[in-house]
Amino acid sequence: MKSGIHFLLFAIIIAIFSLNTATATIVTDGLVSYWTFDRIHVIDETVKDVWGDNNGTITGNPKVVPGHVGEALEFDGAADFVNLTTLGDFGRKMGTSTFEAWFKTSNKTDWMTLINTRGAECPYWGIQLNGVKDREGLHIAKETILIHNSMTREKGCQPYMTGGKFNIQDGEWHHIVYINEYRKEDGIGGRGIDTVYIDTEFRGVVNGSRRGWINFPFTEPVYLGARNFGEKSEGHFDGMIDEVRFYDRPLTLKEIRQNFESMTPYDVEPIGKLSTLWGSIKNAK
Ligand SMILES: [Ca+2]
Ligand SMILES: [Ca+2]
Repeated sequence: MKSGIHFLLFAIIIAIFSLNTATATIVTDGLVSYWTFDRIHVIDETVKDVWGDNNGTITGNPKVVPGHVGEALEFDGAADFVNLTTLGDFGRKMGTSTFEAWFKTSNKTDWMTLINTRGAECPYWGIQLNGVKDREGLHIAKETILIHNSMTREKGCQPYMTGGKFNIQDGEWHHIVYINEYRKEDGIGGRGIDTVYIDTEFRGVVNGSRRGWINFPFTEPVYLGARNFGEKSEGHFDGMIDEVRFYDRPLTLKEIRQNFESMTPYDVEPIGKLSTLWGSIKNAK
């Protein structure tokens, strides 16, 4: 009888571990903000930050539609975006971080912004599709995805870019992770390493000295789906965006894969499932 119970326990434990592998939940270590865009987290013009305190505000008329995980926001390319705020204390001290999102678009021609951390003023960074706008004007680069990062130093704005043509404007869901890693050196500057992963594949890196550069504090609101140029927004996104997260540290490839595989909407994670099962085992005896 006793060995029977042991076998039962063993079987249940194996089942629990298999279940967790099948529905990998997201990494929460270092998670700062998480906007699910699920229907229950979009209330009028407010999109709830389910992890932190940075509730976003909708401008225009994006729609809540079936997404990659639960629901997503669909942007029509005309005046739609979400203001994610300045991200509070995180925005003020941000230097090393991870941005993550799912997106879906089939627009290969119009300049579109996935995210932009600060209008047109240095310092800022943003992720642009089909082109990028900087102080010299709009550069159209069809079917591309570009990370545009500009930082301030004594002689003014210093922009750099990474990215390329990845064939991802194909009407399917794609996962992007942008890691901005800033390692301080001697207290006066540091080394910046920017890494991009698309659908868990390594897609490029910029690694260089940023001695004497001022890294972004976000003193202006971070825009999702558009770029903030003073009083007006430009480069509006045409497509869907889902499961947007910021972390205060670089995610490892293993963690990127875990988030990529997670299909569990935030509110239905099996919290307390283990204790419930243990409770019923005890009762059965
Ligand atoms: Ca969602
Ligand atoms: Ca619109």
